[in-house]
Amino acid sequence: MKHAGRPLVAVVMGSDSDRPTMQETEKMLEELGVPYVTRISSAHRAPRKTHELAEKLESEGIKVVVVGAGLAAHLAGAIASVTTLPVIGVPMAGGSLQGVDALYSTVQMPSGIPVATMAIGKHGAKNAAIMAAEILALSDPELAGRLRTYREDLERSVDEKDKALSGDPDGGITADSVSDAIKGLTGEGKQ
Ligand code: RP5
Repeated sequence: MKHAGRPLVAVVMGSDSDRPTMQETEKMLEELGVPYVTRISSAHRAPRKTHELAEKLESEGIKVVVVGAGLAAHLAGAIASVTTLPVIGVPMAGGSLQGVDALYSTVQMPSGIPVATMAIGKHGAKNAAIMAAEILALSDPELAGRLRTYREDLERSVDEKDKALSGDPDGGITADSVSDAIKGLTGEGKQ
């Protein structure tokens, strides 16, 4: 469910063709209860619109900007050049170079204007939402708690997959099982 309230994150993408990837960002922000707004602009096709949009972000209450773009992906850098808000870049997969072009274009910023660059494609888009939430959580203890719960659920899901695969209801590597294994090797606890 989209979180009500004044948007704290702006999700900006270069084209509607980026939306299927950037929906991973939107979904994750919703899961973490972070209000956001989504916009489309283009560093190359609409440079004036991009500049105006970037200029207004801070006064509109935005705290973090997530930017997805593909090919010669300059949108994140163009927005970062206008605002001092943290900008997280997501390089789109695809194109002739499978997203490596977008990765290099996003990550290789000259000193002075940083863009925090995520992985190519959907993994990066999802992580961008988590990174944005982590930044916001520095001054939001409730959000920090939701991030901790997310990590715990993630850890539990790995264990569940391991148990399902191994067919062993007690299987899976947990802190307890590692500690038991070490005790077995060292003989610790034996009389
Ligand atoms: C980039 O060009 C966009 O971010 C998109 O990834 C890519 C292709 O855009 P379309 O031709 O699909 O609009 O600016």
